[in-house]
Amino acid sequence: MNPGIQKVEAMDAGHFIRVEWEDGSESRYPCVWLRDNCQCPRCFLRSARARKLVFEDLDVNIVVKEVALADRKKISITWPDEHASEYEAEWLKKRCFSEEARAEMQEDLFLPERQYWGSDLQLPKIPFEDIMYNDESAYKWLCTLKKVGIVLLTGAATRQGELVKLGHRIGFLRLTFYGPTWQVQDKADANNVAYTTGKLCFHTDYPVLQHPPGVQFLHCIKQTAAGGESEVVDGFHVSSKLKKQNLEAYQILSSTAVDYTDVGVDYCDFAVQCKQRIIDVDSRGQAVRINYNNATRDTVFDIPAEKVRPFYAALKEFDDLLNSAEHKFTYKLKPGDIVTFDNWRVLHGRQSYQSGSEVTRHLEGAYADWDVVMSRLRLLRKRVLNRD
Ligand code: OGA
Ligand code: NM2
Ligand code: ZN
Ligand code: ZN
Repeated sequence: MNPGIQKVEAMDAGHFIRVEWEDGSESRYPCVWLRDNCQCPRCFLRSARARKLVFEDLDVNIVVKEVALADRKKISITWPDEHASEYEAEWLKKRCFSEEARAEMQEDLFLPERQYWGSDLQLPKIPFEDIMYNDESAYKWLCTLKKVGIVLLTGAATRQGELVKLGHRIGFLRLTFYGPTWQVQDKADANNVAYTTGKLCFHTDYPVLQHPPGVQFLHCIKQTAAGGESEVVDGFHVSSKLKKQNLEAYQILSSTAVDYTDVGVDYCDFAVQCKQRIIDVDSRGQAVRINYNNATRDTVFDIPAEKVRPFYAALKEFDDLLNSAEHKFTYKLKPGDIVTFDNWRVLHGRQSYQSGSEVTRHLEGAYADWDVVMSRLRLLRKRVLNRD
């Protein structure tokens, strides 16, 4: 169980509160933060679990007037204007400002753990029925999707509409210019290279959107006899390899803004333009999103001429690593399979197949945002593990 509080006192002329826990550890809380997060009905709207206190009313130099241990599970503070606040031990413990406590909370909220893979991938598989009707299976599905980046759902019906059901299971799908769901098949006057029988080299979908879809679903309704195999590669794993192998190439790809374009008609008419770094990194230099689709990379390229060839050389090195036998995993979708993957991390492709007068291969596709998927994961976790 969580420890109770042994002792509480003001420090630093009332700018900090120091809490001593029963297990001997201690936490320090800045008073401005405590005042800002007063949980009383005047400061906090319980029904929305949101702050009512307006920033204008917050004194950033506030100090405590009085602090007391109500019981071992609660502290109370009186502020200079006589406003009274109470904070529960468990609530405070979770919000401790120590580096370890913050790291633990962030892990709990965002599940940042990654399992890198290459050609040795053991493609995780779960029956579609299970994730639709069983919360534990659905939780397992989303945890694996987050950690590994790809999960195959098996045994779905071989008709359109299954992805709409999957969308309802998580919340809702992401609408794009290609429609709420979209049909990957050979089309006359294709408005996208995906809608041909041609080979698709490794790509992430839709880097032309400022916020590319986080998760992609591809449901195999019909599969061609020869060709049409799928390929996937772990973009974060390959990025880390590139960083070690050729730091300059990595720096070029993680700093150069590449122009993307997509113009046409589908769900409605569109003329989309965007600039994206092929390897998007966070403030610590860790890859957080791959934005790479060679088909929609614009002919317009907004960099000085002398930087162009070094950019191509860097991209060639990355592309070679993506395609190396060590890194890529090949498989063939069967009718009833739904591949679900992290479109910010996993690059996917397909081998070409024969065109003909009839449609021999048909996938239905859809997108979801990571916000929606992670939201469902947290709610399932709460229900499955019976906690909050
Ligand atoms: C796509 C795509 C893969 C396939 O439609 O973007 O990558 O197997 N399709 O057809
Ligand atoms: N489709 C498959 O970036 C892209 O053009 C991805 C999108 C047509 C919906 C392809
Ligand atoms: Zn209050
Ligand atoms: Zn694609």
